[in-house]
Amino acid sequence: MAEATTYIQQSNITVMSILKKLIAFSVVILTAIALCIPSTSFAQDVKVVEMEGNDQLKFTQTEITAAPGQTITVKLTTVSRLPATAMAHNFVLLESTADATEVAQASARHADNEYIAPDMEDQIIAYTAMAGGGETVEVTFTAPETPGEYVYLCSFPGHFMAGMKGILTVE
Ligand SMILES: [Cu+2]
Repeated sequence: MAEATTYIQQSNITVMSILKKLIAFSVVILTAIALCIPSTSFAQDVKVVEMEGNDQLKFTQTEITAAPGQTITVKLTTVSRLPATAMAHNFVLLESTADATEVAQASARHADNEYIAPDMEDQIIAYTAMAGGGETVEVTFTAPETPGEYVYLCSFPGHFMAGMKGILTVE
């Protein structure tokens, strides 16, 4: 019995030492991979953000982070079985100085202009067309150079008030 116990203990020690070697090896490999990717190159690449707008009046992505001046493409897909006149979404990114409620309320009156108030365009950095159920719209723009938080919203009537918004953080 004593011999058997010793054997089990030894084999446990062997398994543990193999595991430790495997973990150490993984760390070395992961570090090597991380070192091969220059982090500065990310800031120059186009950042593609894909999100959905749904019947719960929410964007599936409510936070975007970007570097100053980074090129960003936002692709927004509306997931809904309702007609576009009843349910459509867009992505409207505002200047940091903009009054989001003011822009949303004014834009809600401009169904003829994709729900964008023409006299509010100086408060808007970028916006997409409206996407009805099953449709995808996109816009490519340059992130502001000034670090900070920039609100984006959906300007379909009532959606921003219901909480259809998010924050682009430039840092
Ligand atoms: Cu919406």
